[in-house]
Amino acid sequence: MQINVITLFPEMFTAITECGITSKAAEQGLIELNYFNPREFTTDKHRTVDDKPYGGGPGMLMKTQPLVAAIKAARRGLRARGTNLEAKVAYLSPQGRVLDQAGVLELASRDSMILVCGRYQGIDQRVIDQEVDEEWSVGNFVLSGGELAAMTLIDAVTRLQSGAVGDKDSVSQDSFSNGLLHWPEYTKPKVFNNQYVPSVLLSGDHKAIREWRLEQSLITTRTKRPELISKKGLDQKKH
Ligand code: 4G0
Repeated sequence: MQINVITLFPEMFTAITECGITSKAAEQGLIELNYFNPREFTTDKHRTVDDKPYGGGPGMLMKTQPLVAAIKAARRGLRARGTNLEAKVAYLSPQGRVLDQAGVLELASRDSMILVCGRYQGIDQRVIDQEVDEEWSVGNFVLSGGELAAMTLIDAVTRLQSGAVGDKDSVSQDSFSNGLLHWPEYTKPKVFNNQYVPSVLLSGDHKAIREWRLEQSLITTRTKRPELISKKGLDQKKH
């Protein structure tokens, strides 16, 4: 998957390109990241990337011209490479569709995307109307920029690229892949501060372990995130 990021801070993305599973995936070519920095598309001496909002008020917006030039360059780059011409431009913002594992699955199946990271108070509405195809949010809170939201999205879609996660069962057994939370896990020692590992996990009875884990998943989900159960319709007996 080719991921093109519009950002004033490409250095931030070393957090995913230099650490862990996402860095391995980048090395293996499962994801390819390209950056388009609006600052490189400025035309004034001071390389200005922010601008005042019409109507006044606190805060700044991203300057329109360098931002649009960067988005267009990303689109051109895609065309030149003959890759997916239909790469959607996705804007990370608190107003977007809230990302969940189903959304991650949708995004992970694409072969390219363009992610726009806003800074300050965001971007001019006309740039959204003209250049942005979809808006995504990683949760109902505000960040200082879209970069951490973009990295969150990239990390989540990367783990779904085939070969990115060592054991493919660990992806299919993730929380949310069946709409439920994960069961509790235990490792050594068998007794930790007087608490024992549940005996079924030491029994070697694989069917019993499977049943126990499903039951624990249901209990954990009902206790911590009951709304996930109603979403799945497991709370209603079907006749
Ligand atoms: C657009 C995404 C972008 C508008 C980006 C801020 C949170 C998320 C930004 C704003 C972001 C998220 C109106 C403050 C950059 N913060 N929840 N910050 N406003 O995905």
